[in-house]
Amino acid sequence: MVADLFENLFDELRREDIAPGAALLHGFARAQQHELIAAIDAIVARAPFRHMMTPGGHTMSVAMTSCGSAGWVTDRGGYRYAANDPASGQPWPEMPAVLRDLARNAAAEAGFAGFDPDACLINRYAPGARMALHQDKDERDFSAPIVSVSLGLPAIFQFGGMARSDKPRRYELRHGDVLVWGGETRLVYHGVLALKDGEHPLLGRQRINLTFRKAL
Ligand code: MD6
Ligand code: FE
Repeated sequence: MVADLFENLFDELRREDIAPGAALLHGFARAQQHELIAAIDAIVARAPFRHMMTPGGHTMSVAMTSCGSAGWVTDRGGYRYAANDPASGQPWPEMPAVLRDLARNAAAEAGFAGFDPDACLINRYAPGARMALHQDKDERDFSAPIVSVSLGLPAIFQFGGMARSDKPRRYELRHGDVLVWGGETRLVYHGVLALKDGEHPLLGRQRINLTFRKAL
C-alpha cells in the first residue's frame, strides 16, 4: 500500500533525461496549475489566440498568442519576434511572475541556472491540431534553453535529430509536464502529432503549451 503510494508520487514527479541537455520533468508544473491557468486567461483576454499564416501561405492549425517583451509571429513576411501584437498594435502582455518563476525553476532543475526568458509563446491545440517537425531558430542566442510547459489534454511529442529526416522518438506530454532543452540538442527537429480528442477536467477539449525563450 504505502510502497504503491510512494511509487505513484515518484512517478508523477520524475525527471527523465531524454538526450544531452534535454530533460522531461514529469508533473513539475502541476502544483501551480490553477495560478498558471488564471495567468493564461488574463493574457488571452488582452491578446486573444489567433491562427497565424506561415510564410508559405498555410493557416496554422495551432492557435497562438504571446506574453513578454517579445512575441513570436508569422505571416507572409516570415517568422520573427515582434515587440507588439500585430492584431492590436499594442505591446504583448507582460510575462506574469508565476510563469517566469516556473520557467526559471524548471530550467535550473534541468541544469540551466540563470535562465532569463523574455518571450513566452502560448499554443492552443484543439482536437486534430498538430505542429509539423520544425527547429526553433528564430532566437538570437542559442546558448539559452527552451522551457516548454504542457497543460490540458495529453499530446504525442516528437523529438528528432539535427536533420529533418532523423527518425523522431515519441514522448507523451501530459498536464503539468515540463520539457527543458538546450545545449547540444537546442536545434533538434521536433513536432506534435494531431491532438486526440478528450475532455480535461480543468481545460476541456484542448491542450495549452507554453514555450519560454530568450529571444532577443
Ligand atoms: C508544443 N512545442 O509542445 C510545441 N519548441 O506544443 C515546441 O514547438 C517546442 O516544446 C521548442 C522547445 C520546446 C517545445
Ligand atoms: Fe518548437
